[in-house]
Amino acid sequence: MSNTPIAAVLPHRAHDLARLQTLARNGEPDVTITVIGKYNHGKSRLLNELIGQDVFAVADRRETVQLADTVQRNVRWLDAPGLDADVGSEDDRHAFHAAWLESDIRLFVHAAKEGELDAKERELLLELHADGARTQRQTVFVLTQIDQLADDTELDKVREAIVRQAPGVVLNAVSATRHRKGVEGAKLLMQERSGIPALQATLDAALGNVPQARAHERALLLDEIRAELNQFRDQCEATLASSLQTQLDQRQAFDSGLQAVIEQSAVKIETMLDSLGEDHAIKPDTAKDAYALTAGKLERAHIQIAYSRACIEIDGFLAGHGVVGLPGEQQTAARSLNSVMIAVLGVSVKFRKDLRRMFCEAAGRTRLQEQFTHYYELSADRQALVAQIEHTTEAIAAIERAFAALPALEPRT
Ligand SMILES: Nc1nc2c(ncn2[C@@H]2O[C@H](COP(=O)(O)OP(=O)(O)O)[C@@H](O)[C@H]2O)c(=O)[nH]1
Ligand SMILES: [Mg+2]
Repeated sequence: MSNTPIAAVLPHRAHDLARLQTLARNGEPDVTITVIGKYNHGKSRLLNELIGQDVFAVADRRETVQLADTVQRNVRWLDAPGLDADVGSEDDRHAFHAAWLESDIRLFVHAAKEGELDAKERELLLELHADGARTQRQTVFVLTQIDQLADDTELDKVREAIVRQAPGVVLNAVSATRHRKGVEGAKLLMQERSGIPALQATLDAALGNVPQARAHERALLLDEIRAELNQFRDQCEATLASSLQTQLDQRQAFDSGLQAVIEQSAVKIETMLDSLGEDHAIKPDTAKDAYALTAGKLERAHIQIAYSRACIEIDGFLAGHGVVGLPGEQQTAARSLNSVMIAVLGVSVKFRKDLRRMFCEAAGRTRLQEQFTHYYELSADRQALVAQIEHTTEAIAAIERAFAALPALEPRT
């Protein structure tokens, strides 16, 4: 369906989209009248009287379980099941479908002998009226089976009770049996008194309003959906812009901060190395030196301390930026080796030339900068930010696809 890209972005609009699909459907007739109400209140029989043919099944039991329709006088008449089926049942779904997705005019049917509306009927009627105020779809209240009441006083009592429940409601009182007798016996007065001709006149007027009501409903739904898409796109674009800015700001702070830490360490190491005289570290110890403090051992200790200090400073800086370990796929079984420091700098440094190469030469410092930045970008927070940016970018693409699907629902001009 062409509205799928829109439903993907605005799932809560599924019903409105389905309704728009109905409104966009080309073909004759383009008006649907449906009945809505409880079982056995005379819905099917009312439709038969209005059409003038016994098209729909009439019964004392639950007859209409599927939707049934017929086209007469350029109108699609839709018979729906009763509403007092178990909540959430198949019947209820059909009735819902008919009332909310298919119909332009709803005949709200209530049998006079039942007296006032029950809670479910009342709630539904108010919902239909509220929907009418929004979409201009019309609901016509039909009080059926009035021949079942003793007299007009009874009828007035029922009318008053219902108007109290739904102030302002206009009741069309009818009797299908009376109408049928009147037609079969060619008794005009009886036909008149059945209320069916008056209801037909009401329906004709309602039918006249349908084209304008449809245009209104279609424009309303499209405007609301377009506005929602626009708002959603604005939100996503603002989120994306701010995430990209955060990504850039964080990276700049990291780059300059790291550079400063490496440079400080380089200065300290250089100062330390310059203060050392002859290079003893390269002189291997002999067996007799095993327990003695040799110049070589002392020098290696100096170098190791300078190196450790640099490590601690860089490590502290990295931790402050969320770089707390190697990414999962790079980790080894030996947990102590899973540090970014070891991955970049190695386990230990014994010789002056190693330290000089790492910290005191530009190429060494560049390598450190690059390597640490690499691990910074792989850290959890940075990766989460990347994922969030991808997610928002995809959301914007989905919104664009939804916009592209809108014209299929718009009226052809
Ligand atoms: N006395 C009387 N019975 C009616 C009238 N309309 C329908 N009925 C009867 O009420 C029962 C249910 O009618 P039906 O149209 O099948 O009701 P639905 O379930 O709402 O479609 C049937 O036995 C009908 O003959 C009416 O105007 N007067
Ligand atoms: Mg029926």
